Amino acid sequence: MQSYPLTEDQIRDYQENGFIALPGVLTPDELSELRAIAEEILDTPYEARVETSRNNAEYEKIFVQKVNLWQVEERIRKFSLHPRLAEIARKLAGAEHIRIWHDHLLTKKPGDSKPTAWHQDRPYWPHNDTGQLSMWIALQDVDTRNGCMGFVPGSHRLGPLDPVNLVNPQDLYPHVEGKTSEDFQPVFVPLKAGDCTFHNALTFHGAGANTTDQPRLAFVVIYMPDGTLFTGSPHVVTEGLNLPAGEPLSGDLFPIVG
Ligand SMILES: O=C(O)CCC(=O)C(=O)O
Repeated sequence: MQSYPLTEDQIRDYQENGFIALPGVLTPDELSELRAIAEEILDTPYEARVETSRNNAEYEKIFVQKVNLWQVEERIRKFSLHPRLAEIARKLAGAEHIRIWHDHLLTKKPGDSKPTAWHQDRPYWPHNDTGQLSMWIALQDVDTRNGCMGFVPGSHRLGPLDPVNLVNPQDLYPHVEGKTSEDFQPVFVPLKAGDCTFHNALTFHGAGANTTDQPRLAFVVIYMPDGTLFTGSPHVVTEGLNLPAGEPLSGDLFPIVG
């Protein structure tokens, strides 16, 4: 495997700001392959545990979400479990080993598109600990016109807040004691196709609406440090698995990838 040339400065930047943009994490061939699969998947029906946004028209204005594709699409598997990408995640997280929590394809369709409200990811997840991180790969060029991601630098140090309802979002900022939205300056991150961002699961992040006439396709893999414990709270990824609360998320459904 050819490693990505991640520098110590980039690792420090990620740890300081809670996010980082990394150019060219996919080769041109990988990008064309993943994009073609993603376009096909967009119109492929799956069971409800994969098609988590189906039958929720308001949610689908924010994005159409297909979760844990690596478990149902052989052609996606190699990207979700990709050792080069997982190695970047492990180094950024400073973890000895990391596992996949889940992947998802997030598509902002053109038309009546809504922004992704400012939120943290970690409050949605049944995990006891922090250190999770998401890799968000742009499958076409993105900027503020079609819903590139924005991040609030350093916000990961504020700790977990209440989860935000993405369809009826409440303002995240007043949840931080003594702060208003004036205190937070988000940074929007345009990317070229095949570039990615990584963000810490506590970093405040969001995206604008897609105002173009083309879909905005993003492929996201979420990693967690080995040893992350399952709290037992409900979540679509763990539903029906009968996992014991208080035990580490492990095994074939949450394999070590780096
Ligand atoms: O793609 C988006 O609009 C938001 C993605 C997001 O919130 C995430 O990957 O955690």
